[in-house]
Amino acid sequence: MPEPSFIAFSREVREARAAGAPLVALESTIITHGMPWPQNAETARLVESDIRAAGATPATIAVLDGRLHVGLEEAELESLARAENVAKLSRADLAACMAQGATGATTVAATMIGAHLAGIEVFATGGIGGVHRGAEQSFDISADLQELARTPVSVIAAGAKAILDIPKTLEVLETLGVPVITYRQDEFPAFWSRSSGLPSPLRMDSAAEIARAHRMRAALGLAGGQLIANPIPKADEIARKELLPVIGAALAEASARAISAKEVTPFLLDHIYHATGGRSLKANIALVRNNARLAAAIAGELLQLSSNPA
Ligand code: PSU
Ligand code: MN
Repeated sequence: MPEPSFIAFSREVREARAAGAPLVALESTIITHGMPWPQNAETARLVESDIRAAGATPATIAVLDGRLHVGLEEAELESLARAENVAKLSRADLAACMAQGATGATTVAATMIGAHLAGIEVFATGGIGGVHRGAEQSFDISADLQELARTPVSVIAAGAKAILDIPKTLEVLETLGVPVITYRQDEFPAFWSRSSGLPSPLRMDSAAEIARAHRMRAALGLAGGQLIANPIPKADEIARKELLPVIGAALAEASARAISAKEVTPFLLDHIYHATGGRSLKANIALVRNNARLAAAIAGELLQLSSNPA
């Protein structure tokens, strides 16, 4: 397959593509904006090795000096993790950043675009962006939701954070026609907690079923991907009733300081990290690793379906 000069594959991803091996995409905003140094680099490496251990190849996506990298070499990952003031790229910013020869980290939306360009159908992350609380005033609704409606990638996340308005996030996903499938429980999970108090629109109990649903959407000519909500493991969760006051305080602080737009999510995450004495970060690392393992299993099942179509 000829590849455009604006895409750069890592050695490992190039080999996996040549061998037809399963690939799992990973985002880079979680590295630059979602976690502090050095845990960001450590987590990125752990998640990559979890995917390898589960039989797939990791492809961390980022824009480096104007090229869309699909898979990062160790030194590239390290320098991105150490960098400060890296741009946060969503659908709206991706092409501009590349045209300017700049460097940026990809959000869920931009990572889905990169994954799809590279023929990768499965992407593991922590949490997706969604409808922010107070969106009726601010109109702050993440472009991640629109992307799920148009780009055919299954995104494995631990649900949506309670820093968002979860009922409105689920409403918008329904309006956009995005399947929201919770893995092995009836309730939609809320990132650090297994519980959100809201039922999940759909539930599936195996990676094979999720892979079949992914293929069925394509067969029906339906655009877009799937949101797979994978609850954080019980041993790692922080109970909802413990988190709600912390989230309330973080939101109040953000509003007092007039934090807006792209800064909102990183600000809240950092506030909650300090308020929980670092426990939120520990939970975050555990849930991303858990999502990586499920994503690798789904990528394996998709490959099976391609070689033995039903
Ligand atoms: N949620 C997290 N960690 C993150 C993000 C969300 O727990 O790092 C990042 C993801 O990259 C997501 C983005 O796509 O924030 C959403 O930002 P916005 O709300 O500005 O679209
Ligand atoms: Mn936003």
